[in-house]
Amino acid sequence: MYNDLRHFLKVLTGQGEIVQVSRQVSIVQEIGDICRRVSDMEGPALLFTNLAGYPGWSLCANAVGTLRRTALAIESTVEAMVAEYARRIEGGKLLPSVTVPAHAAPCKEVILRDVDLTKLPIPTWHLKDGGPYISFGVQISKDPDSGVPNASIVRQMVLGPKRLGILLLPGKHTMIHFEKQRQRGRDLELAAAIGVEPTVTAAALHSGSLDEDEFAVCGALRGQPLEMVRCETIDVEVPAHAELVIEGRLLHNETAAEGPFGEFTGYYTKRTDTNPAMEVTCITHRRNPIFQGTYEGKPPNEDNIFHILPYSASVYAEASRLCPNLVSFAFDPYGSGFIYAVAAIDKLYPGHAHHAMHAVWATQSGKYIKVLIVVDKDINIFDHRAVTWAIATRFQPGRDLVLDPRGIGSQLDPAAWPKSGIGGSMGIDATQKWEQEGGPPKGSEQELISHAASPFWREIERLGLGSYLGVDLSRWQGRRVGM
Ligand SMILES: Cc1cc2nc3c(=O)[nH]c(=O)nc-3n(C[C@H](O)[C@H](O)[C@H](O)COP(=O)(O)O)c2cc1C
Ligand SMILES: [Mn+2]
Repeated sequence: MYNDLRHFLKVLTGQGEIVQVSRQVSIVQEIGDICRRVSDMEGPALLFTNLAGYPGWSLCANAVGTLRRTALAIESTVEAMVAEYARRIEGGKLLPSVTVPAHAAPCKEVILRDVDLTKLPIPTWHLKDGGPYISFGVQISKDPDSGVPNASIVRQMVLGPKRLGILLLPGKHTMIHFEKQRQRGRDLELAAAIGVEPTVTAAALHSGSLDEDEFAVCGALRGQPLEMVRCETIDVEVPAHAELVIEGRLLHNETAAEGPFGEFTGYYTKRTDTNPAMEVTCITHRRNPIFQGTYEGKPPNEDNIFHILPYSASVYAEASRLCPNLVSFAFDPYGSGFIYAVAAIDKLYPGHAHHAMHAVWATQSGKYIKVLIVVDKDINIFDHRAVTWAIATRFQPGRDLVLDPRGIGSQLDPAAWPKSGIGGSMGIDATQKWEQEGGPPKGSEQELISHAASPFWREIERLGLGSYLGVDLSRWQGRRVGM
């Protein structure tokens, strides 16, 4: 369990997973460009400590930008993290937050009532972005009827010293809160917490119901309640250990511009002018604050990799109730979010792989999956080499392809029918077929392995292959594609 972002960064330091950049960099496109290149390498977390024009500030990006660091976010392993996330919150075993007084909240170390967003190191990430963007802010508001808080990650564009544009897609809980207030002629109080420990971010991406408190989800993930503190100018509570908090209101009687912005699909979304406008009322931050951002764009990148954990966990939990022996499930981190996924089953009956597909497509977060691959449990779903091998050797298009040419599609899928909400889905059953399923008699990969060299293998297992060969293989140990 991590106390705050600094604690997590310290753990990353201990594991050689972060690089501190003391060379001076510009927040205008230079950090974005560096992040793009480091993302392509699936490289380290980055802590920039010398931001041109912003003395005293640091900027962290790519903190959870690989599967390995994503697993570290909940102190698990890549293979186990999805099921582990689901297990910690299953059956609504949530742990509500606790409120601490302002003097015990590091996010209040500096309180700025004279607000000026241009004094914060908010990067302009891509060439054609409409302005600087807060890309990893946790947006917090309360349901005007029930008082239940909501957390989500929603991007915000700087429009002026006190003004932000915000992209709230229909159906998002913050949007529902805002609509309720707007209809009553009232503003929605909203705070953005920036620079938080990774379970807060993971919980903000949790796809739950409107009455589910994401901070209680966070508590369950951490195994300890999250400490929260009341804002200065609005009746909203925020994580007490956040690096930076921006307080304000979404105005009921104004709209604002948002975009263009380089999206997680690798394409720009256009500027729109009908989004809510946020008026900022107060800024508080820690001493020596760390601004946290994430680079959005074509995979691989942090946004596409990290969010698969909470999204996959919700599909895994829901589909497991519909279909037995679902061993693992994950959205593919290179598949631009919700579009491409792999599941593994421990086959119980003929047709089980098809059952698993329909169970996954029946879930709330799995309904947009366009390409769904089902493999046997001997395949590590995060290892593309193994998945490719399974498709190559266990799948026949004429027998094992499930095709729904027209169905629900996401507006965010760049290949979908324009603006129709119509898409399609394809399932690839790459499990070994039983004879009843028209497959060849069951063979086994194990049968290929000769045990002639067993004494040597035992020796190698005892010493590790590196010591046995007298070379340093530690860099390659346990390494797989995508890790
Ligand atoms: C980096 C990042 C940026 C995101 N930006 C937005 C956004 O601008 N607008 C939006 O509606 N959802 C955005 N999302 C998705 C929401 O955070 C996600 O759907 C969340 O679960 C919504 O919370 P809710 O269920 O409480 O509404 C983003 C996700 C990530 C990881
Ligand atoms: Mn919610």
